[in-house]
This record gives sequence, structure tokens and C-alpha cells, in this order.
Amino acid sequence: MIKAFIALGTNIEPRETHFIKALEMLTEHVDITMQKISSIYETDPVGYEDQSDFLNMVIEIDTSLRPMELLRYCQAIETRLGRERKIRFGPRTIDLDILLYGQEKITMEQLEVPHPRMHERAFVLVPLAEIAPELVIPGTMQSVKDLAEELPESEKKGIRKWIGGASEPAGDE
Ligand code: GSY
Repeated sequence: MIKAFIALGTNIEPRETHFIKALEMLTEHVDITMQKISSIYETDPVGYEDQSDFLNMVIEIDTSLRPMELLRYCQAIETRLGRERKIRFGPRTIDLDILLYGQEKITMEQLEVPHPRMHERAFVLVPLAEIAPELVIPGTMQSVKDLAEELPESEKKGIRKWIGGASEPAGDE
């Protein structure tokens, strides 16, 4: 069994329903066991900014799927939930990004693990730090908690915990 982390993002309504369905489909796979689920965060769009706010979360799974099998299953979920790839970095019903697959470093055309931008994205680091604060991303020397804490204030401001259909600043408990 390999421990893997997957980031989920959605910015087309009904956003929470997309998360619920994606989690159901992951759970129903016989070779995937859900281990941890972060809170949901509402986040300002990064990259292409002229689009709606995202909901983001991160999960930890145990899996016996090989990396490409896991990628194909994640892509199948995206397709079943109606994802279209019209604008690069543009709006999406659901996005499932494999962040980490054990300690493996994978460099393929279709899949790069650790995810190449995960250590700089607040919408990944904040939920990941919630479920795996002491994790060290292969290739970095710092824990996820430290990386999240060191994010610029301007980026942390764009991450709000999503509670019962409303959001409030993250880290204010
Ligand atoms: O793969 C990430 C999709 N994405 C996101 C996202 O999930 N959240 C936020 N806040 N901005 C994003 N920009 C892109 S592309």
C-alpha cells in the first residue's frame, strides 16, 4: 500500500456537490482507502484571476494502484463530473491533482510527482498542513506546516475556511 495525497478544486456550481461525488467515487474504488480529509477552504483564484472563487481541499489515501492507474481514475472522475478543458487555468467543475505518491519522484509527460507547484500554492499547503503538518515534500527540506506558515500574508488572505456554506478567514480557531 502506498500513501498518496490528492488536491481537489472546483469553481463551478454546485461546488460542494462536486466534492461529495468525487469523494464517493474515490471511496468506492476497491484499491483506494480514504485515510484523511481536510476541511474545505474557499480560495481566491490563482493564475487566471478573472473567474469565480474555488473550493479546495486535500485528502490522504492508501492505494495499491500504480501512479498512472491512479491518474487515470482521477481523470475518469473529472470526466464523469463534466470537466471540460476550454481555458488553461480556467473554470472547472472538478480538478483532482496527485500531489504525492509515497516518496516517489515521477517525471512523465502526463504526470509529475511531487506536484511541481504544490510547495508554493496556499490553496494546497493550507489544507495539506491541516492533515499532514509534519510531512516533508520530497525535494524540500521543510515540513508542510513550515511552508504554509511562511507563505506571504497576501496569499494566506486568499484562503478562507468554508463552514456550512459560508467562509471565514483560515487559522482563526
Ligand atoms: O489545479 C488547480 C486549479 N486551480 C486553482 C485552484 O484549485 N484553486 C485556486 N484558488 N486557484 C486555482 N487556479 C487553478 S488553475
